[in-house]
Amino acid sequence: MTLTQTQIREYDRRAMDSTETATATFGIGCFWGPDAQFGAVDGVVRTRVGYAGGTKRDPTYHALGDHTEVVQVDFDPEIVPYRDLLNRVFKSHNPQRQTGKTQYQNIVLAETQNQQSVLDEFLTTRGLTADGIGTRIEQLSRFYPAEEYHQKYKLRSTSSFIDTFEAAGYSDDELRESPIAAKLNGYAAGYDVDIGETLAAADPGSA
Ligand code: MHO
Repeated sequence: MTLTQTQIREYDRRAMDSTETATATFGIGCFWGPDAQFGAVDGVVRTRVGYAGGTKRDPTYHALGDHTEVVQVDFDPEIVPYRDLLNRVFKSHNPQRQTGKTQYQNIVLAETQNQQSVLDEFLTTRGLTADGIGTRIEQLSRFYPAEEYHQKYKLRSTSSFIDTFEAAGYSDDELRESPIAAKLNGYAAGYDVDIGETLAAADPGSA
């Protein structure tokens, strides 16, 4: 896939505003993988990775304390409801088991009352209970974004993509919050992303 600076800027300019998306937070092991996996999902607009679930203030990768690696996805609930995201989360790990190391534990951090009730119903319909499974089910208190080199990890190691973002003048924060970066991170990791037409429309001259 060849990528132009205009495609990047136009795709992001047209993306749904962050005031209109909902946000889901969960951990299923090392956050690089789900950052790419969920970035590729239709209806997921932005992703970022970070630390949550613990009490240590201002954790860092090398001083994580009691936090867990999590991914946060901003999504359009009309395209991908929270329930669908939960379905993917629970397909991506075994809720009957838990990882010993807190850093990599499976955890779903509901943020709103609505997410909490969707989650309760999701578990109930599968004969599961929050207390009866290995997966931690908790309320999100605080999310700390991870260091920039962890954001869009797969995209960052794909020089043809990252060079174009740099040429387009994207800062680290802008790359982390970029809708097209979320898609390309998924693409670089080998997931199907459905953005060909949108990219062509974003820069008609490039086709
Ligand atoms: N074992 C992986 C973990 C990275 S993930 C951000 C590595 O260091 O390559 O925890």
